[in-house]
Parts: sequence; structure tokens; C-alpha cells
Amino acid sequence: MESALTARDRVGVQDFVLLENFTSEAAFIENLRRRFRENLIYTYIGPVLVSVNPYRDLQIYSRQHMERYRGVSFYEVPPHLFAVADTAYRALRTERRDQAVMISGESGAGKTEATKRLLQFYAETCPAPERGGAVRDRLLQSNPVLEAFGNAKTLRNDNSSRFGKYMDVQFDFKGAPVGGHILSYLLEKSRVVHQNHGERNFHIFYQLLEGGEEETLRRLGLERNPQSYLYLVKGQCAKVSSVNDKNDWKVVRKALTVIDFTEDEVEDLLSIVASVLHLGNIHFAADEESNAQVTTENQLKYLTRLLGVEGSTLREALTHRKIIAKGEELLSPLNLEQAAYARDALAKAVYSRTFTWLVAKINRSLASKDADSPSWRSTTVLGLLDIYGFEVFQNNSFEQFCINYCNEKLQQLFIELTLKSEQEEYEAEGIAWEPVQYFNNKIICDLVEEKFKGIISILDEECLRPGEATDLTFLEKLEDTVKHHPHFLTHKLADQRTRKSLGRGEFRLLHYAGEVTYNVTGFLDKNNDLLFRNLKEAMCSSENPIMSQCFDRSELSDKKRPETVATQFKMSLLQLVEILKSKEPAYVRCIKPNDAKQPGRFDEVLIRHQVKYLGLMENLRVRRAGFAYRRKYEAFLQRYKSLCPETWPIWAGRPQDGVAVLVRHLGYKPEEYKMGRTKIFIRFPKTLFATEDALEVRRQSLATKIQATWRGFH
Ligand code: AD9
Ligand code: MG
Repeated sequence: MESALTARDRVGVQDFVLLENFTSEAAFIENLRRRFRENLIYTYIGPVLVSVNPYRDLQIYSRQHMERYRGVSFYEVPPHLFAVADTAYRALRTERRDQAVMISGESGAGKTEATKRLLQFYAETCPAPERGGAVRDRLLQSNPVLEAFGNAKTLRNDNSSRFGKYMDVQFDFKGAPVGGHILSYLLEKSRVVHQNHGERNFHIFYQLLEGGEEETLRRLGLERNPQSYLYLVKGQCAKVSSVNDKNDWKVVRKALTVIDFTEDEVEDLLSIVASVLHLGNIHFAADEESNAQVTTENQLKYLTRLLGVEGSTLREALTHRKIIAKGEELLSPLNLEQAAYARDALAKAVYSRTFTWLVAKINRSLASKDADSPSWRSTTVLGLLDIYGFEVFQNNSFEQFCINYCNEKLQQLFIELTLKSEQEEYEAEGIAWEPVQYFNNKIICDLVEEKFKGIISILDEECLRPGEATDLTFLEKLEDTVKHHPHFLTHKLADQRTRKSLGRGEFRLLHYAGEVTYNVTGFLDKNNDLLFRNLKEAMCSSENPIMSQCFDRSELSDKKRPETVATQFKMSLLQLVEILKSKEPAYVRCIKPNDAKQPGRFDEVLIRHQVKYLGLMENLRVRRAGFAYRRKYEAFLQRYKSLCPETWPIWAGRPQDGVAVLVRHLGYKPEEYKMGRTKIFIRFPKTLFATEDALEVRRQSLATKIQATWRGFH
């Protein structure tokens, strides 16, 4: 049998706090590497779970695995996502406190997979509610639908979330899941009309074309071949080897039924998906006066039918702009470029509003049917946060700016909360807190979101000067306002050394996760997100029931300027932070092992980078501030009591006194540990290892004795 010591050498420690050299990044990475080699993808930093994407099915999420982690103490079993799941669930049950599991990491690190496993854990292990048992299926089935409409293949991830998701699962007083609610954040709608090379549009388009029944496609006027659709060919990558669109279609189709879609609603929904494809194939030609005319009558015909909008209305809306001057309506014809712009804006609006509608529809299906019963009032919720990860591409635009800002905010929350909870624990245990140095990224959050001086404010200001402002004037204003900020750089502000790598239309932010250079092209437009009035009017007249819910007439009479995209996003993030702060947090920090999406490859440079920006070393330093290990007296005594004749087999007194007797017997020196109110704190890992090794020796000698006795019988 392997000794505890050699096992540690081989598979590393399961909690980074037990690393002898805890300030060494090399030791940290080495520990991750050893564990990864052994397919041990999970490791703790105290209560925080670090997870490395294995890119292979490790068979570690079965029902047996779930059972193994139920009701057992966090540290008594190997680290696992289910341990986090179960700990949060038990805290929710026993302390009746709302929980939030925050899952972070860069694109492709495994956040969405983790979220799905967590949901599965709750759906399978929690008791069934007395009424409305279907909610468990709905919780699970909402996922494939949202992924079909909100995920896409990117260069980073074949199933990349292109929207942020926060999902509450509601539990009744017996701990049964009775409802759920989803908040979604900023869908990357530019993808509907454009994809970078090697990327795809949202999965649903390919699923429908591959898997849709002949009859359905005929009704929708669609051909099977994705190459026929301009909105699907930009990335030149219709097929993805890791994605089975045909199967996924079946899953989605079934899931729609589970989440309460009627056949009519499915039809209406697919009509919209198809109409986006038809819109993409609308062509224009210029007449003698350079005004755009629709030349693709067939597409227009299908659009008319599928969206339930008059053909002439649609034609006019795609080629004209309505201006209201001095109370009079004027129609101004569009040129080719403007018409293409209007068409794309319509496609994006139709798709993204449908996505919003879809989330609302799912929420109705997840809403607890018992909202008025007394048990409803005593529900507790467990939130799961799965948001698009930090991303850097060759060309980064407004979308990356928003996504990375969001990650910045969540990192800030993480720093604030972990530090706070450590300090609070020391205080509660009556042990002096030793301050730790750490990098606080608040400075970058402020740079983005501060009133008047922040990037979003300046962008909004430029958006208020239509006709005068351009993306470049925005950049200039930015340069003037934040020129001395240590985390901000442009070509003009850079010195000789860095200037080369910065283009004239770019600005660079030094994020907590690294440098990202953003190209300002399209910032104003994407932030304004305007849809011409007559396009809105056309859609308000739609007879497709989903569309008519998405485009409301009240919007037409609303004189107030709608909030810009960035400001809306900022406000929704502030709200999210408040939600998360009101709950007890748990953290899963996901790491991506290589860029090739392959199993078994541990790319050290890439991993070191993530360890750095996820702040894991700092997290560890904070956790180790003074003490490597802490455990409740009861748990500590239970585990080690056999090592001391006075505490074995039973200690009748207070656990704390038992531990005091035990550690004296083990020869702990006073400087090696401290006794808190409810826990023992041990300063160095080696003290704990010596105790662990003693336990192992005792177990082995006991096993030898039993074997000898056993042999004596024969
Ligand atoms: V993004 O920010 O949405 O682009 P995620 O969500 O962090 O990203 P995702 O969970 O989608 O990444 O994981 C990417 C791929 O890695 C999955 O499609 C799986 O093929 C693979 N993966 C992730 N986690 C696991 C795992 N625990 N076991 C096996 C995994 N494979
Ligand atoms: Mg994801």
C-alpha cells in the first residue's frame, strides 16, 4: 500500500493551503500538474474549488458520485464539484440562507459544464416537491433551449455562451426544488449578421437546417444547406466536429415541449428563426437615383408570410427611413449601404428580442405554481452564475469590452468577499488578523464605469451627438479625459516602445486578466443600437404572436431616449452584484489547460497566466494569512482521536478540551497552533502532515493485525 507521503508526492495536495511553499507560483502549478496528470481536476483553496477542464469524459458525475458527496464533510472526501454543491445545499437547508455559486474562468474553461452538473446534482438528489414535480425537468430542459439560441462556436470554445446567465433555483422548506428564475445578460447579437473566420452563428440555425423535418423546412421555405444563407457563411465553418446539430435539434425540440411550448408556439418561434435567414438573403439593387430596391422577391414573400407583416410595409421599411419633421412624416429613400444596414439591424433586433422573449417564456414555465401557498413564502434560493468568460481575440470590439468589463466586476466582488469572509472568520474565532497585500482591481472597474469620467459615460456622451460624433471622436475624448490612467493606453499616449503594437483607432486596457486592445470601430453604433422607426412600426404590425409581444406599440410613442446598451449593461451588472452580495457565496474557479481543446495537454504558460489573473495566488495568501489549516473541533477530534489514549475511543467532555489533550499528546508546540472559539488553527502544513502520517501508520498496523488474526483462524 502506498504511504500517505508518497501519495502526496504523486498526486499533490488536495488543498493548496497545504503546500509547504505556498507563496511559490511554481509549486502551485506543479501541484496542479500532478493532479491533472492523475485526472484529478479538482483542488481546493480552502472553500474555493479550482477546476481544470479535462476535455474528456472522466465519468465522475454519476449518481454514485453524487451519493458519495451527500451529507459528508467537505474535507473528508476528495475535492469535487458535488462537494461544493452539497455544502451549499446543506447551508441552505440548515441555516436557511440563500446561496450563490459563482463560476468563473476564461472562455472554454468549463463554466457552463459545471453549471449543468450542479443543476443535475440538485435535480437528482433533492427530494421531489409535493406538487409540481415537473419543475425539475423544466430546470434541466431550459438549458438546451437557451444554449441553442444563446451559444455558438467561437475560436475559443465550440459551445461558447454568448450571453450571461444567472439562474435561481427555489427550494421549499423541505428542500425540494419548486421553481426557478433566469436573468440573462447582453446577448452578443452582432453574431446574427456577422461571424469571424472559423466561427459560427448561434447553434439553432444549423440545428434547424440539419435536423428539421422536411415538412417544417418546406413551410419555412428553407434549404438544408447552410451555405445558402449569407448569415451563415461569414465564418466559413458550418460544421463543427464536436457538435452534432442533428441530435441537438432533437434534444431542443423535446425540451421545448417540456418547458411548456405549444405546437403553435414552436411554429411561431421557428418562423422567426427562418425569417432571420431569409432577411440575410435580401438583396438590394440601386435604381437610377441610387436608391435601394429589394431584388429578392422570393425572400420577401417568405418574410411576409413568416413574420405576418404586409409585403409592401416591409419593402418600404427596408428601403426608406421615416423622419418626423415639424410634426410631418417624411419618407427618405435609403442608398444601398443604408438599406443593408437597416436589414441587418432588423435581423439583430428580431433575434435578440426573441431571445429575451424566450427567457421570459422559460421563466413563466419555471415559476413556482404554488406562489400563494404558505410554503412558498419560506422558500430559499440557490443561485448559479455562469457568465461569458474573459476573452481576447485578434480583433476586440464593443462586445469584448462589455464581456471583459463584466468579468472585471465579478473579480472585484470575489476579492471583496473572500477577503471579508476571512477577516470575519478570524474575528469570530477571536484570532488576530494579519493583513495581506493584494491587488484590488477596483481601479479598472472605476475606469470603465465611473460617472462622467468613465469610458461608458464618455461613450454615452458621444452617442448624444448624432451626425457630429464618430468612433474616432469618441477615442479622442477618451484620450483627453483618461490620459493619465495607469490602466489605459492609446497610440497617441503610448511611448515609442509600445506604440508599434497599437493602431490609431484602438485603445488598450490593462485588465486584471491581462492587456486587451479594443478597436473602436462600431462602438457608437453598437452602443446606440438604433432601429429605424418604420422598421419598428412594421414589426409592431406583425401577426406572429411572438413578434407582436417583442415589438410593442408603446415603444413608438415613447419620447424618452432609451438607455444605451453599455449603460443598460452596467446597471444590470450593478443589480447582479447586489443579488450576489445578498447571498452566501461559493466559488468555482475554472482553468483551461490548453488552447487546442484537447485532453491531457497541460500548457504551462497558459495555465500560469490564468492562475495569475484569477488571483489564485493571492487567494491562497489570504487564506494562509497566518494559518494553513483550520477545522472545527468536532471534526478534528473525530478524525484523529485514535492517536491518543485519553481521547480514544470516546472523549466525553467538550470537543475543544479533547482537542487540547490530543494535540498536547501529539507534541504540537505552542507556536504551531491556536485555539479559536470553535476551531483549531494550525500554522504549518507539516504539523498536519505529521498527524496524517501517524494516522496512516496506525491504520496500517491495525490492518496488519487484523490480517494476522484472520490468518490465525485458518
Ligand atoms: V464560455 O466563457 O461560455 O466560452 P465555458 O462555459 O467556460 O466557456 P464550457 O463549459 O462550455 O466552457 O466548456 C467547454 C468545453 O470543454 C465543453 O464543451 C466540454 O467539451 C469541455 N469540458 C468542460 N468541462 C468539462 C468537464 N468537467 N468534463 C469534461 C469538460 N469536459
Ligand atoms: Mg459557457
